[in-house]
Amino acid sequence: MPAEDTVFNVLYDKFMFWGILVGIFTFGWMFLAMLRYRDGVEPDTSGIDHIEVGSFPVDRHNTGLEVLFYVLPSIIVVWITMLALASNTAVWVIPAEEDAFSVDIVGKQWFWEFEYQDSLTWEDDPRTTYVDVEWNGSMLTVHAQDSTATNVTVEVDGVKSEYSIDATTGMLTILNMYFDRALHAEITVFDSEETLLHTWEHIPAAQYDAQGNVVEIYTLSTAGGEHLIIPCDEAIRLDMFSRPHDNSNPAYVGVQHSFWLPEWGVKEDLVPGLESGTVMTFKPDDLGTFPIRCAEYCGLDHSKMIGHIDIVARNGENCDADTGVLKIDDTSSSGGGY
Ligand SMILES: [Cu+2]
Repeated sequence: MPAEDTVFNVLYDKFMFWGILVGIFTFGWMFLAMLRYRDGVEPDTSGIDHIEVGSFPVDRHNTGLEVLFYVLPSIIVVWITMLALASNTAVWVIPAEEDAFSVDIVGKQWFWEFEYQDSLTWEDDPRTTYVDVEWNGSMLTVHAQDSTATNVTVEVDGVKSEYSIDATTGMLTILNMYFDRALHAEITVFDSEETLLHTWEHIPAAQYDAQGNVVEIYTLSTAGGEHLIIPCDEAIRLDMFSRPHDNSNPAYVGVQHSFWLPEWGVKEDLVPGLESGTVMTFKPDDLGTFPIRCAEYCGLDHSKMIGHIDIVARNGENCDADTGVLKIDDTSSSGGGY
């Protein structure tokens, strides 16, 4: 689960490690002192001329040990400060849009819109579904020899077509079906009981003209119950914008929202009027579906600004690479570890 790898969770573990270590030492020493110097136990006064209440027994002090009492905690404080700053570096180093998979997150009252700046073609792992979709040029093939799949639905730009898998070959081959990168396409494979076995999807990127104006934009919206779909093992850059749900009133600029992934412990504000937006960046390394919430009260239906983020594998890839850059170890200049 990505949450376990985020800087915040790793940082929590590291602070916990040092907290427990210091705790064992100080509480251990305290209980030792309580047992040794309790009422009824005569203190060992050999070598001490006098003991005066409130003053340090100067006759028998240990300079080395006393210096260590200052030096050791100072080293620990400096070390955990470095750990904390290393996590900041991991969060604040923002990849350029061309170096990352970019999606614009638009907050409206009261839903999220996801505008894809890069196209994404993804597929469920054929090793677990036993179904594999291949769509190259004009030929679409569904391999389902080892599964119970019977039906295939192909949806291109909202137009649905139904197909059956050949029972003898366990395959479906459709010729003269052209794959168009600019169109949204989704292929779903079912068994005879209509159970969804496998999903393949292509999400097109926003199209711009030479002047940088948006020509075509493909938007997924939580208002339609759709999930934000993100590939794993890649640097992800989410640019956040708050926009009015109604463009007819130019005086109305929208309200503040905050895009929150509670299970990952990350959130980022969406500020109305901030043209450049705010940025959240991360690199997921495990598949899964995780909740999205709004963490900034934004009006009547604030509580309905809920959604999901799906971490998927790109078509032909899997999420086996252990790349978690969110781990402090990978970004700390001090060599990582505790
Ligand atoms: Cu909100």
